Amino acid sequence: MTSTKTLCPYCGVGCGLEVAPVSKPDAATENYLVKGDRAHPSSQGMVCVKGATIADAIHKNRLLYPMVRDSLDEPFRRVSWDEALDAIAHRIRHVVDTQGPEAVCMYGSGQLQTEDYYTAQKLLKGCLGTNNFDANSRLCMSSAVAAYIQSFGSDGPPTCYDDLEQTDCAFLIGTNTAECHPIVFNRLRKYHRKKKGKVKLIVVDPRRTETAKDADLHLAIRPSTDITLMNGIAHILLRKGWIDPLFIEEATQGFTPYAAVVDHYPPEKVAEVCGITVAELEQAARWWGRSKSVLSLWSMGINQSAEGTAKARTLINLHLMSGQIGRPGAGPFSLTGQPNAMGGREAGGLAHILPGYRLVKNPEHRQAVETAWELPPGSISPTPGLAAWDMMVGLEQGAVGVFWVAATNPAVSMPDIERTKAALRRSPFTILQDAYYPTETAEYAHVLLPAAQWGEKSGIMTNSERTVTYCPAFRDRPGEARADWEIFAEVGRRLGFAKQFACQTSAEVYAEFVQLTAGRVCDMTGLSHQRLADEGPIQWPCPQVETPDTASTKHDKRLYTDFRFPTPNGRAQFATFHEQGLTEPPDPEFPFVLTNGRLYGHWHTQSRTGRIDKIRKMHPEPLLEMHPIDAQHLKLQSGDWVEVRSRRGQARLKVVVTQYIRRGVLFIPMHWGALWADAAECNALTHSAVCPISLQPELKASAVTVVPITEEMLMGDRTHQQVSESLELAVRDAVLQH
Ligand SMILES: Nc1nc2c(c(=O)[nH]1)N[C@H]1C(S)=C(S)[C@@H](COP(=O)(O)OP(=O)(O)OC[C@H]3O[C@@H](n4cnc5c(=O)[nH]c(N)nc54)[C@H](O)[C@@H]3O)O[C@H]1N2
Ligand SMILES: Nc1nc2c(c(=O)[nH]1)N[C@H]1C(S)=C(S)[C@@H](COP(=O)(O)OP(=O)(O)OC[C@H]3O[C@@H](n4cnc5c(=O)[nH]c(N)nc54)[C@H](O)[C@@H]3O)O[C@H]1N2
Ligand code: SF4
Ligand SMILES: [Mo]
Repeated sequence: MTSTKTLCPYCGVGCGLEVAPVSKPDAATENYLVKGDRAHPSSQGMVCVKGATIADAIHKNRLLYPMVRDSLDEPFRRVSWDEALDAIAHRIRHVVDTQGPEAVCMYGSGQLQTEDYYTAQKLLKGCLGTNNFDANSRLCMSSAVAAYIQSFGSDGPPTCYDDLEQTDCAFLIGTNTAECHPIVFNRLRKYHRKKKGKVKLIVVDPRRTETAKDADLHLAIRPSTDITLMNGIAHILLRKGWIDPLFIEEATQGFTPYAAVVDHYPPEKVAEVCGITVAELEQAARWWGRSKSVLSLWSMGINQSAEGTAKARTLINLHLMSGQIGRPGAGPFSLTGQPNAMGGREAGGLAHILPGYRLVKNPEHRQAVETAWELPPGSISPTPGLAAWDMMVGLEQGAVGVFWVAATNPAVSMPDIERTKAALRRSPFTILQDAYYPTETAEYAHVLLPAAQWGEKSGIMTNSERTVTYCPAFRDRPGEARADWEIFAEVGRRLGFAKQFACQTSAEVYAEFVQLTAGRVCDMTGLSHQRLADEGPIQWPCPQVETPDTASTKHDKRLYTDFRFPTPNGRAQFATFHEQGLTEPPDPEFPFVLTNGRLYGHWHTQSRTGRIDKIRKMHPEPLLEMHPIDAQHLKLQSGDWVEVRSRRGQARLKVVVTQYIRRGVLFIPMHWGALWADAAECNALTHSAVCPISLQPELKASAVTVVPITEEMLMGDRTHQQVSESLELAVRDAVLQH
């Protein structure tokens, strides 16, 4: 049987997959063989457990029909698409008329395809005139986006995966690449081992992660002391003269004030603040300073912070002062979390941006988009819309009349989950567009729209290294599921925008979108569904090609190879930041810093991976990691149950005592929402303070305390088995209602 080449729909590594039906395709029992696509340039045939098992969940517990209810305490009833779409259009019109367009919000996701994202931007930002489209990328990549824009003049990671095999020194900070971007790490690890000591691997993480275990140097810093660490490295680079004066002179701006800031970070002080030794700090600086090429990788340990943008810019500073960019094996590389968060950025999928890496605040940018969308001048609001957390605050204050959620599960993944749930409960009208049912957010929805997911719609995704892959449909859509972009377009037409939503196929939507990238850093005018289907994945920039000959001309895989940056004067900008410290530092009442993150097998809120036996067996239950000395003080052993409490909520977890975490720091995986475990929600504990520049929440650090659980408290607990039974019951109920 023929196989389909596509992209893994989980992480931003973006591995190529080949999917072949094993048995006769039949929506209920179908069976696919999934393997790595050897021809995919990013992954070269490799896959991790998530990609390999993806087919095991695509047919389970799907949301099949549109469902509605008037209030949250009623059961859902099945309705036709016409009925659901009319109700939505009617509601939007009413809210726009009575409260204004700013009362309409859409909260999307890096798991939408580019066509979905683009169509949603047109609907909200163009036709309705509100920039209230934000995505879960706000919780994920927005600090990296802000840092790139401020330091380089544009978003866009300047590096590529080949750099993993060309660098002399890899500096991994705030990233557990081995578990979260496994195939990127495989490529780096293989090369690092092959080079036997000639290539250095530095990992900065308060935990000794799977990633850190491979490092030549692991800096287990105190949480959120990254700026101090990096300014300390800069201090040594300057003192030793391990800098690139020519690059600084010709390609940058703002070095003098930066050098003045760095002057305040002598090694002894830095080592003390970070909780490492001077020798470790000097070793890191020496490897950075003495290596021909330095590649840094970062993700949530940097971005998810009230100083997220400052941290990412401080990392970029190191590259600028040492001229480590625009060359093979060199550059700052933010690893994108979700499979198409990159495509979302290209399509303008955050509340302050527009398609083609444009900014809402820029009048010329707005005008270019309005013209392309055939809308009157002034249609796009000059004010950035509400960012993810501000939407929760808007709901709390009764300022939101329509809350439309697509491809994300905020009732698990937002910070301060009790406050989030209370805000969701206040929503007068929530639409949830998801592929699965139930998810935790369904409990807060008035309308459920069944989404066709990966493999059931044809569309485009861009991975971390700017490689664009066409993902064709290979199976029938279950029930009445529809592609997200089709749903947005249909609502647009019902609101009177027939001309704006005339596209009939996703190929047409993509063709329209790429025109808006012409002449931009992310120029993709040379790409189309057809070309990507014929030629396979292609990296951008990829401007329009006139002839087939020029189509095959090799382009540069890196950005800024001429050391010119898309700022007004062509120079990259140094940033000057001192560390501000944690929003919620530990104190006698809440003496631990709780951090959190991901495990190798699970994906976020488990809507897919929780339904895959192999992965459930790998990670059967949520756990709390604690250092042996902390455990001793609390008289705890591995396997004991505790309640972790913060100022906002609590979670009950089993303790794992491990040397692999700093004293005073605790770790909880983020994957167990209310459907998958009893009272183990990580975000019950987190707070909602955000980075003032990127508006990204500080999910990675909250102050907590730990209380051993008594027999009495345990009585109320359900076992994991009972929890999964209750999930199955919920699913059966849902099916019965159909
Ligand atoms: N298996 C798996 N892979 C995934 C995902 C998944 O759900 N499961 N999700 C994808 C998505 S959307 C994303 S965003 C990425 C996230 O990928 P990562 O960012 O690698 O994942 P996290 O586990 O959230 O956090 C990374 C590390 O930050 C560390 N950290 C915490 N605080 C600090 C600090 O103050 N300083 C430093 N230097 N480090 C700190 C944590 O200990 C943790 O090891 O993963 C993607 N890949
Ligand atoms: N404490 C803590 N919280 C975090 C984080 C953390 O590190 N710590 N990380 C944050 C980050 S980086 C992220 S990215 C978020 C992730 O958080 P979420 O986005 O809430 O997590 P997912 O489980 O990936 O939810 C995606 C949903 O989209 C649905 N879906 C899949 N494909 C499609 C499709 O094609 N169309 C539609 N309509 N639906 C689809 C899935 O069924 C699933 O329910 O969590 C954030 N929250
Ligand atoms: S590394 Fe990421 S993209 Fe590759 S198979 Fe695993 S989850 Fe999928
Ligand atoms: Mo993410």
